[in-house]
Amino acid sequence: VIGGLGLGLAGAATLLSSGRAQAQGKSFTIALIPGLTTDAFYITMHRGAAAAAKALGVNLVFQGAPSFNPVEQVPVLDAVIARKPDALLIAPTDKVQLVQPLQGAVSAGIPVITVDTYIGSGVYQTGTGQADFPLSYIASNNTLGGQMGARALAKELGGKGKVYVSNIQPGVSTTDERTAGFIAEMKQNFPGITVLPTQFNDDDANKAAGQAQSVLARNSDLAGIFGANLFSAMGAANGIQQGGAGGKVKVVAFDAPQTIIGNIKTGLIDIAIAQHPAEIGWFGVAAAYAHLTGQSIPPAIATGFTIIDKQNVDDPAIQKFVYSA
Ligand code: T6T
Repeated sequence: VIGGLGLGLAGAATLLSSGRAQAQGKSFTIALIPGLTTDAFYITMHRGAAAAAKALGVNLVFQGAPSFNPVEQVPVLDAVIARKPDALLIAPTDKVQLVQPLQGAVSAGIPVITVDTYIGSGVYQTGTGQADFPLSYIASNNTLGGQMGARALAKELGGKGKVYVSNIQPGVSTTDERTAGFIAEMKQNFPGITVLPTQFNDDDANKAAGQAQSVLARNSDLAGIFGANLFSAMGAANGIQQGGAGGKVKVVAFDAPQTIIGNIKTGLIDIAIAQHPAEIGWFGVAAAYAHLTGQSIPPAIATGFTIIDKQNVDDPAIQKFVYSA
């Protein structure tokens, strides 16, 4: 009898909860706006987001601009707001210029979570300033990433030599933090390393390649480069190769697309700091869903890194951290 009663209760509970899901009757639409659409980092983030959306029965919209800048991203944002998704995940391409356009989403009743990059200071929900309204910031710890890059490059160079950072443009939260973390770590712990002025490439690998060649032409003793994101690193490595110093100038890359993995195998790039963009996408959708269904969510979620070098590049356990094409 007791067993029968137990089954009966369990059955009733199942009925009740499925009844509730039906009564809600709502399938949520979550929009994901990347920094740009044709970047393996964001393509991989989309893959993680799609996996979570499938698991949760959410409709996921992925819409973005062809290149990384606020001038192209803001019209995409406005178009997405007009579609009235239930929640918005976005990688803002500028800390300042996306604040007002994102307030537009909030005014339209759409909760905002930023992924990868942030607006304002990136510290949200504190009641301070004009840019703390996003519910959560889900990303790598980019200051730490820059410090890791400095340590890796200093180790490759035996603690001495001239290096520089190849970067997108000032105002991008992620690469600003990586560069600051890199420079601070070198200053504090590696007095034998000279950090030359940062080169800004507008997320254009060809520009980054040209800059690498010019820096090399001005400094024949250039010892290393920290490529602060995928296009900066790929471009810098190509420039070094074109300048005839492939393998001689050490390159530490942020991000891990197939090309960079190939360059590690040939020795053109020494180390890649792989972010976990699929994890960012997965937790982004999960956090938005939690919020939409009445749960509280943390104002920040930090995702991981994997360091890839010649020693582990063929290890099967590493392959899941190589970005999707
Ligand atoms: O490094 C990533 C991302 O974290 C950054 O904000 C912009 O560049 C990438 O998308 C790589 O291209």
